[in-house]
Amino acid sequence: MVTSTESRANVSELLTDPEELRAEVEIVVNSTAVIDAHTHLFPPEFDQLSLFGIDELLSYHYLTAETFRSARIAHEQFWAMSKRERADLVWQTLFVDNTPTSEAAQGIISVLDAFGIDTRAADLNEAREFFNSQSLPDHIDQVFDIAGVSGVVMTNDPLDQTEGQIWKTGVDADKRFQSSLRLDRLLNNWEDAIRALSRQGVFVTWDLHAGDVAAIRTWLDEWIQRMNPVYMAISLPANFQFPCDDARERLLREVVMPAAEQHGLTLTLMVGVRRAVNPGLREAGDAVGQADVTAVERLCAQYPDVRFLATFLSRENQHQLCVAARKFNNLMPFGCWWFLNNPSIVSEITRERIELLGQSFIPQHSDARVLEQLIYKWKHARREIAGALCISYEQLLHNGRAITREEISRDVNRLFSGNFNQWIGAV
Ligand code: FIX
Ligand code: ZN
Repeated sequence: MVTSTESRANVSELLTDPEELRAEVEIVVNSTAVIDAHTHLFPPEFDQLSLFGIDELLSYHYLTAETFRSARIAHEQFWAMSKRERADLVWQTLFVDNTPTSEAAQGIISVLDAFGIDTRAADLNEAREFFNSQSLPDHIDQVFDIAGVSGVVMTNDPLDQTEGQIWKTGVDADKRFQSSLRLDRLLNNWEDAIRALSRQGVFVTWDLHAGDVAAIRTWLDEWIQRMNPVYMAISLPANFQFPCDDARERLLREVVMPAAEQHGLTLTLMVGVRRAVNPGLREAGDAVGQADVTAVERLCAQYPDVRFLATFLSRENQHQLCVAARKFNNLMPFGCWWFLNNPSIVSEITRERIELLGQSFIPQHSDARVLEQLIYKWKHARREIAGALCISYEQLLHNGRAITREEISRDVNRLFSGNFNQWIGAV
């Protein structure tokens, strides 16, 4: 029974004016720290893998693809240029000869604006001077602060020779950079995996005999020990099926899922990528395909004790992913991945998720590859997440229930870090 005193106190805190409600949502969304569930960032301890600055920002493969649409240059000619020369061409093409209206180009503008750098400059002199003068540890602090990011999850590949060497030195990385163990090279091309495993002294055969399975599990346990990942992850093609009679499925069933169960590790599935559709674009050459969400449903059903994070690359898969998450409470949709990370689509997906899942989802990850991308990816995402929450809260008010600032804060904390921490077992 709510006493009159309690109800009076609640009444004074209730946000009954739509303008005031929207203002409070903006304040809470813009001031609540986020854990970035999937990035390709590395701290300075990973040497050349830790990317920052304007030449790296303009070398982002999203901008590479867009530059080829407006610059008259052959792939070979572009790749023969230095990174600095390519950055100059991208700037001239997308920011001087044309208006930077694409999301990836707008992102560069947001980053330069955050540091007070001329966004209409004819060249990159001022930007290069600024970024080259930064001390990376201080710069990381500043970028995390501006972006409102408390921590990021890296993408760590135990079969990558450069990265593997760094891990084997016993790297003691910045604790804001948590590791994830990426399984693409083990699971998505068995012939390549056999070669890569042999480089680490793990010799297996094409037929995947019992001894091979045991050797790969031992190898995986050693890397889980070394990396201490918050989850294991794999990107999967648009034609991914489960069950399926192939090496990937056997490795999933006989190695990865038992390891996830034993270590209590979440498995992150990123579904719907079609790799190297245009190899001449290199990292920019991947595309999207509509995938089969029922394959993920069957994984969730078969492994009810494993928690799954899932993101699909196709816009057409988003509604079905929400429905699948309503059926399986070990499935957590996350992020508006890659080609979906555009304001118009982030808004649509976030509204759909709120309507079908309440606050039981993770609205965004940045997929940042270059440090300063955190600034724009989270600025632009927060704008759309706040907009979707405002619409939902205003509908609630119209339907007869006002909310308080504390309730907005509770919801946003759950979306920005609570769901993730619960899913990786941090709470
Ligand atoms: O598989 C992935 O982690 C993808 O995010 C990348 O392959 C992709 O290049 C990317 O960075 C998209 O944002
Ligand atoms: Zn990624």
